[in-house]
Amino acid sequence: MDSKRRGFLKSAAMAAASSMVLGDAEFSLPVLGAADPPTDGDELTWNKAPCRFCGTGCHVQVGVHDGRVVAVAGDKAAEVNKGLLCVKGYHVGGILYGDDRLTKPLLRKDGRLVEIEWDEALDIVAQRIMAAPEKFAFYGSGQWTIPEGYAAQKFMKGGLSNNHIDPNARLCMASAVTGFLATYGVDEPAGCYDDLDACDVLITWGNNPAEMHPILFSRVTDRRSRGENVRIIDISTRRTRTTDAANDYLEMAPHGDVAISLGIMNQLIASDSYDKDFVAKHCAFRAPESDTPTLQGEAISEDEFRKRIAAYTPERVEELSGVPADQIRMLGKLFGDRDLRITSLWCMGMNQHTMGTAINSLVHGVHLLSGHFGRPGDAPTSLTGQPSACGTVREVGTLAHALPGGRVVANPDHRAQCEGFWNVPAGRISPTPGYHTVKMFDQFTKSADEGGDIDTVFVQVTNPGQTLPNLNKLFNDKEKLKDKFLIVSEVYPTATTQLADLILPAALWVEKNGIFGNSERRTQQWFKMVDPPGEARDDTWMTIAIAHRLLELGHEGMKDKDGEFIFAVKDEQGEEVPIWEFEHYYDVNVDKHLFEEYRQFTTMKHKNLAPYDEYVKARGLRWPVVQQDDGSWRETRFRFAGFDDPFVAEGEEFDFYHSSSGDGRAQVWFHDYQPPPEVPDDDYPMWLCTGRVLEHWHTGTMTRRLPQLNRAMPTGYVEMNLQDALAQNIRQGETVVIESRRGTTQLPVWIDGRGRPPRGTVFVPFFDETKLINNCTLDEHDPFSKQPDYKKCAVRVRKLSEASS
Ligand SMILES: Nc1nc2c(c(=O)[nH]1)N[C@H]1C(S)=C(S)[C@@H](COP(=O)(O)OP(=O)(O)OC[C@H]3O[C@@H](n4cnc5c(=O)[nH]c(N)nc54)[C@H](O)[C@@H]3O)O[C@H]1N2
Ligand SMILES: Nc1nc2c(c(=O)[nH]1)N[C@H]1C(S)=C(S)[C@@H](COP(=O)(O)OP(=O)(O)OC[C@H]3O[C@@H](n4cnc5c(=O)[nH]c(N)nc54)[C@H](O)[C@@H]3O)O[C@H]1N2
Ligand code: SF4
Ligand SMILES: [Mo]
Repeated sequence: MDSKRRGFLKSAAMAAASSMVLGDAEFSLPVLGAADPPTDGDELTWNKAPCRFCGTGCHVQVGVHDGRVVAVAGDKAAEVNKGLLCVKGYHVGGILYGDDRLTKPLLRKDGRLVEIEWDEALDIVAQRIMAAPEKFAFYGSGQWTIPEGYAAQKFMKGGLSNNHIDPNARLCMASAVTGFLATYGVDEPAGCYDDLDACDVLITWGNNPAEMHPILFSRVTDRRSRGENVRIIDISTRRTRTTDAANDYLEMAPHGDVAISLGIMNQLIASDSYDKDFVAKHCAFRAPESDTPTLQGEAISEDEFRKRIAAYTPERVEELSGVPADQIRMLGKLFGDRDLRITSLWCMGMNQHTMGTAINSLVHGVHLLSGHFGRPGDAPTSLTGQPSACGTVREVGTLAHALPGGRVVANPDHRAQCEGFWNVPAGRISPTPGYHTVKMFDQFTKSADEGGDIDTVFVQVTNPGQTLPNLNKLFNDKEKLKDKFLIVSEVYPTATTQLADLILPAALWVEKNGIFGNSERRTQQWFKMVDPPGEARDDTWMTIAIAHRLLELGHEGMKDKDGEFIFAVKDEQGEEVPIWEFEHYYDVNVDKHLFEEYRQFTTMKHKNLAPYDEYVKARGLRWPVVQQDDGSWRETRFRFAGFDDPFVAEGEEFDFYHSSSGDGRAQVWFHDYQPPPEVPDDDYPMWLCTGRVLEHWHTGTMTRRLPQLNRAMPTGYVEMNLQDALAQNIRQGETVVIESRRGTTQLPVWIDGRGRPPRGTVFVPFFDETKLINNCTLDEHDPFSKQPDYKKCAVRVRKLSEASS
């Protein structure tokens, strides 16, 4: 491996030890550079799996000995990471072995959690649902495997006729989805990671890939270390490790991204340097309707677009964003240069935004208008955070309004198609979208008298008690409402299990079969390698077992048109395998069965997937995957581009074949700048931004149980600017109180630490469950995506000694 690249990873991976030994096993492997494909020895069996953590989707090789995961190595055969891993990846095996894994179902009786048998647990869930199926909601995850999400989706929409299913990805990817739909009429990026190998300029729009997608980011820094010239421009509200690697740092005010993108388009038009040919052939212009704006918007002429964009001069953009006018001109010039290849990356800064749909559309628009689209290295690329936010949520459609294969519940034809695939009676799927996440928990934590019409929530693979915004409004009230019932499938005790009425112990990662879909449309499969501890079981199994219990109780929805169980799996003799009994769950490969059923949906929006067995052989394949004349399966790197996309007709340069204007064109949107929903004032004078750090995964439930990572980043903190700290006489490490209109929390101060916020702003990561920053955050959300804004609200910071009680 290139020694400089290794150096980068080393420094990025503050916590990496020189070898990794899991638990009390005796094996140790080199951590950095562990890239040679391991071979099975007498003692170790190796198998591939995607990393459990981020949407980058690196592959690891997992070494198993005596029924335990004892070693993890980077997978050299994987295109995404070529043998490299970040510090979380190298330690991923250890997440299975925290001391306090949940191993038995637990029921709350008189305030105490007592162990019960699975049989009783399933009965309780089934009885709760039978009593009021329409008051039941399923809260899932972008960390669900594809079969887990598909089973939950079918159970709810195809079984219970209930659309109250939504995932944590609502808090994460929803605005990216609406941005894609508004622009291309179909979700998910056109480009892929290969763009990072080909771009001349990389722009990060308020994301911090050096910490959040470290291996992906190292693809670019690696090119530099080989002497290639890649210019990195970091547009952000605070300095981060990504800024450290950037050539230019443009510091913007919160929401400044909207003004900046408008400013770039203004410059492209004003200097007449936009790509007239590309626009004339492949684009149309669009804006929100003036009365009731919809995601569809209305067509506007190019002249109208020019007129509106004229208002966003560099000087006006400077006022709105804080970025100097000459820097806006610099960006305009850059995009005006067709000889360069420009890739944009973004993530939560643009999605957790009350103008999330708008800013996603605008950045796509910058690329379309300038023609920086569809050549390797020229791409507007929205990154996903979770390992299967794309695969499970966006593709399987586990959202309250969606169905698999890009279908939506509100469309009668789509419902009929899905009912057909599921072989369920016509009319089974309800036409009314269910509650999105914020609404679901609002309804759950309101009493029935106040109209709270959700009384039971089943949570799988997510930790809403720590990650929902405005916890005092959306979660904590559950404690007072005795008739509400919270079921949580988990691997460890969490902030959510603290209020759970029933806890179901879950199998984790390679303790079960799985399939994830990463940020670049890559579908990745793995097999179960070790048994889960105690009575922990697969999430898919839980869903199927609950469905079967309902069938036994006589719920008609659990049968298809022919009277068969909706999850029936037959063996070769045509006998139904009792997969609802855990002893028989692995008699067949349920994942494969569900995947093959789901695969039928994927051709409807040109997101074709290959058969399961193709993924067994590969380190993931990027959809659309189509079969060639010789029978082999071919993946697609660049969508909509004639040279690579199998669905663009021979000889065509581009075709946006799901165009919302129905003419093969992508939409270039105009949106006016709007200010954030809450801004600092005399009472709450500081901006609060929240987010993440390299070492921890979200709520820290897994990474805080890894001593190496926990030692490297042991506590939550608030980043402060030195001048702000001096002005308030706050010292390094001192505990302060952060207060917003919604709640408070206490945190130690880190002045000009790893991230350096400008004056008047603070940043808090949300991994520490003892210091819940979501007591303070805002549940205000984008009107189309319903995704809340965790990136900006107004707070005050006070010394502990001065804070009034
Ligand atoms: N180590 C680690 N990696 C992870 C995760 C993890 O928990 N730990 N989680 C994964 C997941 S699910 C996700 S979603 C990603 C998140 O990945 P990122 O989005 O890269 O990270 P965050 O820390 O959430 O975002 C913080 C940044 O938001 C920016 N921001 C604030 N306000 C604005 C604004 O108005 N506009 C714009 N454009 N930017 C703004 C700030 O510049 C700030 O640095 O990370 C993934 N990767
Ligand atoms: N303040 C603030 N809040 C945020 C964000 C932010 O930027 N700022 N970002 C939002 C975003 S983008 C995201 S993606 C969410 C993430 O929010 P969450 O999904 O709530 O956070 P995680 O810690 O990933 O929760 C996953 C849980 O599943 C458990 N688990 C792991 N594997 C399994 C399994 O196989 N089965 C089961 N049943 N459980 C399992 C883990 O122990 C963990 O508790 O947070 C959101 N909240
Ligand atoms: S970059 Fe993401 S997928 Fe890759 S090893 Fe790190 S956490 Fe895992
Ligand atoms: Mo996320």
